[in-house]
Amino acid sequence: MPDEPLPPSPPQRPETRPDEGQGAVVAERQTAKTEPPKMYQVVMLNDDYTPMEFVVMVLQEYFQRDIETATQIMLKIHHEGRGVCGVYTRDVAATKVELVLAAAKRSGHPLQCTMEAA
Ligand code: TYC
Repeated sequence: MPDEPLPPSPPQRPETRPDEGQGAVVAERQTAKTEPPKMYQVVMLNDDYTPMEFVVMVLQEYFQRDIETATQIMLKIHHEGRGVCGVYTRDVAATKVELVLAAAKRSGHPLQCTMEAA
């Protein structure tokens, strides 16, 4: 019995390399362009009433300063009118200002602090 003829073969795609006009999406490598965040100084102001010990405690508690550094910063503020407690991103600086003002208010001291672009 003679062989039956083969069924017609399905149409063949032309031989192609992947990703060439076949609908594949290839992410292009981007050069890194992330800017570093803006930084803000938390600045403490001198006044005539807040006890030195309270300022030193605040610098230790909220700015992670050891007692020697905290005392130096406090004395600088006392003598020069203002001093930098630390430099942080915007939200961290704003939170520290709030915490310091709240602590001062709770304790009945007029201590002021603010933030400014570094
Ligand atoms: N001048 C205050 C005093 O003599 C001490 C002080 C230091 C107050 C720093 C505020 O940010 C300050 N008791």
